[in-house]
Amino acid sequence: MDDMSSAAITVPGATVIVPTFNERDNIAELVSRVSDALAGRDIEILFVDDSSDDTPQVIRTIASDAPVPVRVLHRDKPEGGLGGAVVEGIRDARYDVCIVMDGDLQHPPELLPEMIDRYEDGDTDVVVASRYVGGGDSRGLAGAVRVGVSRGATTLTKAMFPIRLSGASDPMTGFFLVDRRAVDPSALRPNGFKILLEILVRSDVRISEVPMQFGERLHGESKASFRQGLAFLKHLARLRFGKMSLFAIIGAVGALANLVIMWALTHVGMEYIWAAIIAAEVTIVGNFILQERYVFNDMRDEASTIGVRFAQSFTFNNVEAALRIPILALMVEGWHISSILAAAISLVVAFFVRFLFHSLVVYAPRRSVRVTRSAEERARGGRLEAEAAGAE
Ligand SMILES: Nc1nc2c(ncn2[C@@H]2O[C@H](COP(=O)(O)OP(=O)(O)O)[C@@H](O)[C@H]2O)c(=O)[nH]1
Ligand SMILES: [Mg+2]
Repeated sequence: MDDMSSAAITVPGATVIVPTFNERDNIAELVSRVSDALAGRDIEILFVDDSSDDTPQVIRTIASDAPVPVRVLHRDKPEGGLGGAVVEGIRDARYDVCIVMDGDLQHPPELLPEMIDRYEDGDTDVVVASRYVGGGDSRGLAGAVRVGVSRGATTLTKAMFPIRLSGASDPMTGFFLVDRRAVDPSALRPNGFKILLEILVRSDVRISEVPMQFGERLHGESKASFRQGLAFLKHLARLRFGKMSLFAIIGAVGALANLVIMWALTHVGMEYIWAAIIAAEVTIVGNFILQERYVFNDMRDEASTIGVRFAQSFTFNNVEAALRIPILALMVEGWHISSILAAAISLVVAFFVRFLFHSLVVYAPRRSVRVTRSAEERARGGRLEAEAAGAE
């Protein structure tokens, strides 16, 4: 990754990177409009393709008599989905100035010259084509729901990075120019989701914007989905707070499940102590599965075996619950706090203790790993810690 810029040709020019997934019917018009818009400039179009249809063949056919160089990089193993594709494009680009745009013509190629001109003013590393500045709009987003979701996600994201994103009204767009020499290579993660957001948050880049009209998709279907939305929230949480926020989210879901189960059981007439015990056990197992999968997934390989991890986690949570229940009883019986409120208070306190125990004990690296890693870590100047602590 470090030799990225030395591999590049240093004449001014730009690579237009287009991630594609089953966009066969849009390629011809895209290539023709991009070529027209950038006629007379030194450019190439690089498709990074994860299609399951014949999009790559279509691209190759069109490339053979296109007025500009057109390349396709088909990935048999589409790691990291859309974000991964963009990262590969940026690494593989012939020029340092990379412009990323969608392949469905929702991003008007006619805006490309303006973006390059803005970059050539020389005071900016990233030019964002924004749906949200004067003259821009997002009417092409199918339906009010998607407009709402998109706006909401943008607002949430900006609220989480108020300083870094102060100059970016549309940090989630897929239409932007970036001079990759200005980007911290670690900002280009192969599994990055919203790659522009990664770049803006993890690198110290100068941002400028041009307004854009977000159009309608020309042919084919959108790949945006509810699952991608969830993946985005997860990604955002990780980018901002690291592990603790994910652990907190899972803890909160678990706590909610705990309360719901307890409410349901007491509702059908079960003694609240028994209801609390059953709710606690169900939640403990559920949380373990979720934290293995989502919170500590990158630490599992270096930690002890899953059996040991489960035993430690299960024991800790049961000791905690065993302590919590007499305290709960004291709060309810002695202080006359409602059983639900008492359970909620005890769950919040328990959360912090639980997070510390899991990150420091359950998922601690095995001794052998620890020795090699500490040597590596010294060499890298404790970069791991900085990353674990969050991005900004
Ligand atoms: N290479 C690659 N491209 C993708 C993938 N998912 C979506 N795309 C492309 O990314 C662009 C935006 O996707 P689209 O489905 O239009 O999302 P929407 O505009 O948010 O509805 C299009 O050019 C898609 O073909 C993927 O997994 N891999
Ligand atoms: Mg689209």
